[in-house]
Amino acid sequence: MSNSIILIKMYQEMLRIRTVEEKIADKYPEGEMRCPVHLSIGQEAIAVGVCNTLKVSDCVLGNHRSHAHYLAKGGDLYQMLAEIYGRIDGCSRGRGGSMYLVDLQVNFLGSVPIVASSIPVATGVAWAEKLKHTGQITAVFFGEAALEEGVTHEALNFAALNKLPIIYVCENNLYSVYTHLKFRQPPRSISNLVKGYSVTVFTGDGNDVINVYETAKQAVEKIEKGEGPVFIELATYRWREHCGPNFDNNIGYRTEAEFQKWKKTDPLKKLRKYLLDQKLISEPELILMAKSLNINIELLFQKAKSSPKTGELLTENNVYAKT
Ligand SMILES: Cc1ncc(C[n+]2csc(CCOP(=O)(O)OP(=O)(O)O)c2C)c(N)n1
Repeated sequence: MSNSIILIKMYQEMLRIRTVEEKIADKYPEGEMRCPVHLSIGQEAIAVGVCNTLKVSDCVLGNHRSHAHYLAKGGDLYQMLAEIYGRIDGCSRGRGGSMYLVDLQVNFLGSVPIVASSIPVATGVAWAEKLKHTGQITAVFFGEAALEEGVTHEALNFAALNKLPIIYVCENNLYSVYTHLKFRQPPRSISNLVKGYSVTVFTGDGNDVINVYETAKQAVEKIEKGEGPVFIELATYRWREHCGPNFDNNIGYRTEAEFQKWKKTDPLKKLRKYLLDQKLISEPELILMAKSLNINIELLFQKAKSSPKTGELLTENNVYAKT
């Protein structure tokens, strides 16, 4: 794929994710989405940059904030929306909600709300692929708070020891709910800590999709040479509240000024400017792209909202151990 095609593709994917999540935020107060939603608005470049270096056969796992990971890997949008609306057509049959995304057609193996819990699972997947000699790579996305969980350290140790084909993607957005990193971890870099496990570490600008893509490409090349796991720490910032549709810069744990500073590094604006400056796309083409995405996404929201709800019977049918 030529450079300009991949850049336009990545822009379109980031815009699609942003449009979907802004619509979730707009419609959430209607009270029809009966699950918590963790939006990744502002962080889209990480999911899109990494997933564009992977093949469909490669596996991806996410966390509680995984709409972007799921969509960037090619997960079905209608099934994601139906899941959030609690409908039978949802990717988890409407029984999980926003944090339980899965699409096995594209090897998005799952997202899980317990912090760091998908890291050992992804490590196990990578181990299985290595034992089977499939050549497949696994990538797992998580926030920097995952470094405060024991399983992450066990997994990194195991992956290094066994030279597993896995990319650990750490989205460092500085906050775990309302608490800044400096109140949760000692003053040393996460990257230096991980280097101590003999894992290759790359760092990058998580709001620059070209930087993310190039960094992830280097990781894939290393893994393909059999050099073992790569940990990528990417700096970014979540724009909305930890969980829910609102902005929360007024409640005191972070400042409006800090948010505005990060907003200037909006990954979409950055790539949009680059595409226009390089004359890879024109303003009218960008407007058309946004309009057609908006129409298609709106139709899928309406379809999901009017599809059958998950009933009690279905819940009963999927209980494996009954008294
Ligand atoms: C083991 C565990 N502890 C606490 C929580 C509650 N919790 C949910 S999300 C979250 C913050 C996680 O921050 P981070 O992993 O950095 O991701 P971010 O939300 O910033 O994307 C916490 C503490 C949880 N889900 N699991």
